[in-house]
Amino acid sequence: MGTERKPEAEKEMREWCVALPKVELHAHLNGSVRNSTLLELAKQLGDKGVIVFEDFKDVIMKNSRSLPECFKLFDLFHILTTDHDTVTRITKEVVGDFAAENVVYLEIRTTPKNNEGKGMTKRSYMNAVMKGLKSVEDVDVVLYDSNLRTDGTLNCTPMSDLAGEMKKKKIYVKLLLSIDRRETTSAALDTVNLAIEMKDQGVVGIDLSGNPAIGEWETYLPALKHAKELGVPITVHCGEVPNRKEIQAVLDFCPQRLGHVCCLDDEEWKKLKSSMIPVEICLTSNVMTGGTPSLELHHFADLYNAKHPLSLCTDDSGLFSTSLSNEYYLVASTFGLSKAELFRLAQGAVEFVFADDEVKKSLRAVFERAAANGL
Ligand code: 6MZ
Repeated sequence: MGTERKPEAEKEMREWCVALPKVELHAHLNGSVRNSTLLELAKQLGDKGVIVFEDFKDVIMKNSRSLPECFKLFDLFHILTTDHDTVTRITKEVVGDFAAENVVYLEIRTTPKNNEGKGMTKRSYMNAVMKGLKSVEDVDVVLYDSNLRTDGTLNCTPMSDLAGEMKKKKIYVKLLLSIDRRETTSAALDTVNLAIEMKDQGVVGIDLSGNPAIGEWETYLPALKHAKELGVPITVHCGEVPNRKEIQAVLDFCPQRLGHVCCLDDEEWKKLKSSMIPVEICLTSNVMTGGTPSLELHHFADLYNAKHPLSLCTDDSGLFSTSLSNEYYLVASTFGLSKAELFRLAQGAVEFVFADDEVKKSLRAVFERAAANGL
């Protein structure tokens, strides 16, 4: 399956994947933090005697990690990123990093956290995230519809100017609030209510994530139903482990999108394919955490050949040392997709964003323009 490329051809293809406008739909904020930032934060806390720096350094620099190790690592990351200023800083950096590789629309997801010791509430955590989004300097970040004039047209340079000609890059950023599987029903409901409260500030949906070995679907269901009743789009991490009962329940619930879908049995594959629910594909993440035996055997190929709606995503670009451009490159080098096919894959993801039709229209124009410019 893998296609051999000469070094120059590989370089050219990698550069093309960076130049391609891309839509990122599955990126966890704390999983996308740069290693250099984590090391710097660990060093500071080490100097203050709060943690032992060497212990953190070893886990941060480790390359491959199992799924349980990932969740241990997130607990460590959260020790480093729990104060408001750090949340603001990592948000700013993560958005800048995605924009730098020509991601034109980013749905960043994060778990609003209560942390009494730091005087943090779910709301104040999200305020720190918002502050980070507003403080990005080198990139134009389009956050919410205050950019719309009263007649509905954009009160800023149209997104169709994105495809490489402007000096300053421009990126639409929307937020998904994650429910962590460790949370109670009431905490999950708080997150949904916060999402509703922050609808005018760029929050466009709800995600269910966290360690798949923990928690019961029934715990989050009331909150997810509440979101559904109020028309808040939902995406669910599904089948990261072979939990038959939960996979069935998730497919029956019919969220707007699904993440991962690694461990489905034959019946569940059939059900997924007939549902046409778009899938957020996270190649590197699935290989590194063992959700799939290898890149070559990843279910991307099966779903792609079945013309199932798909979008390529990074999941945790910091944790897994990847980027969205690299995920596109991997699809080309592993499954032999042509540039035209990669372009259609990137363009197709526009239809699955949780943002409104105005944003979709602008994004469609970005891709039309990139095509017209011969990308
Ligand atoms: C499930 C994941 C995940 O929310 O603190 N998270 N949940 N599967 C995955 N695959 C590897 N990767 C990340 O970002 C970190 C949190 O996102 C979820 C976990 O709950 C993790 O603690 P935030 O910004």
